[in-house]
Amino acid sequence: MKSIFTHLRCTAAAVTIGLGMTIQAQAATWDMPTPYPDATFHTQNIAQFAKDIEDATGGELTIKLHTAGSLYKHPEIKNAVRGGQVPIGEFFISLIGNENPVFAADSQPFLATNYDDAKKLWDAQKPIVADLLDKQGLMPLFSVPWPPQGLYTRKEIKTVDDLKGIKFRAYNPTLEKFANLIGGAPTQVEVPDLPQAFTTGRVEAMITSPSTGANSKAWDFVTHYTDIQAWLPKNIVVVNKKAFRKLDSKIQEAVLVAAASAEKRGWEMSKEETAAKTAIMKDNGMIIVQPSAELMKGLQEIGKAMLVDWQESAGAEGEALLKAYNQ
Ligand code: PCA
Repeated sequence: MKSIFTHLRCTAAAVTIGLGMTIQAQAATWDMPTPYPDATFHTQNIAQFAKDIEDATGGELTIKLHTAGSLYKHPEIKNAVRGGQVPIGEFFISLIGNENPVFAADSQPFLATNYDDAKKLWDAQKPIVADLLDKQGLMPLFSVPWPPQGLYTRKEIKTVDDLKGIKFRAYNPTLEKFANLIGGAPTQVEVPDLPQAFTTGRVEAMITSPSTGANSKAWDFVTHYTDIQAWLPKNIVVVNKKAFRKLDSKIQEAVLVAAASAEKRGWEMSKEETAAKTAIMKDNGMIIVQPSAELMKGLQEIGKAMLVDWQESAGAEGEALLKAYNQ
């Protein structure tokens, strides 16, 4: 197994301090795997985060991005950071919803469907997520939501029945369950593999943001986008605690300051994406549909049943989360 040190390419810069004593200030490079392509606003936000750290530390800490699952595939990123193969990484929080339902709170259909509620949900979820990750030697740095999730299909969808039998692309266990409950057949596909999954017929429909729809040129393989605003799932950037502790305190501070700015900037970028990327899909010939009341009612009923199941499986932690959210 590769250790974290193989990823810390140290260039020793000799620094001379008083009395002619010499210490080694080591400039480090941190490899950072991320799951999504470069044009994704999350990736661009992380590139700015990396630049902020490099600027603030005068190059003493450089973060080298490995995007689109190029260093570690998305499902491996969390454990790569946990195991110390890399010191830092990004992943989709709800991807690990099977580890603990709290990680999947932001993907519960119709629980939080706008930015204000998503923020409230994150405030309620954050301390529990931080605690769970802490037990794995990880520390969250920041988390940013995707725009509200909509429905991409090859025909107009007026009711839940119209979705029966469709091969659905899923990106986490919650969406897999949702797709099953609406009568579809789900398959897990990562964003970089989306166009191929559609063109080869592995999948025929998906639920994702206008960001991912526009960036993967959804108009090449589907015709309709129905704006169901089902939930706002989040990405999270985590650091290996041991690696973080090894940093000089001034550098630790620079990382935390850059992380706080990245979270704030990321939420704003996300809000701007929604309209901008929906417009791009429209310009490329996609039919943008407002959902029928009947479709929404059907989907929301499934959401309600899923929330009851979620509460049962999430126990006391889930109860505390919902209580904080509903306050
Ligand atoms: N895009 C990512 C996660 C949610 C989103 O909007 C995806 O489709 O996998």
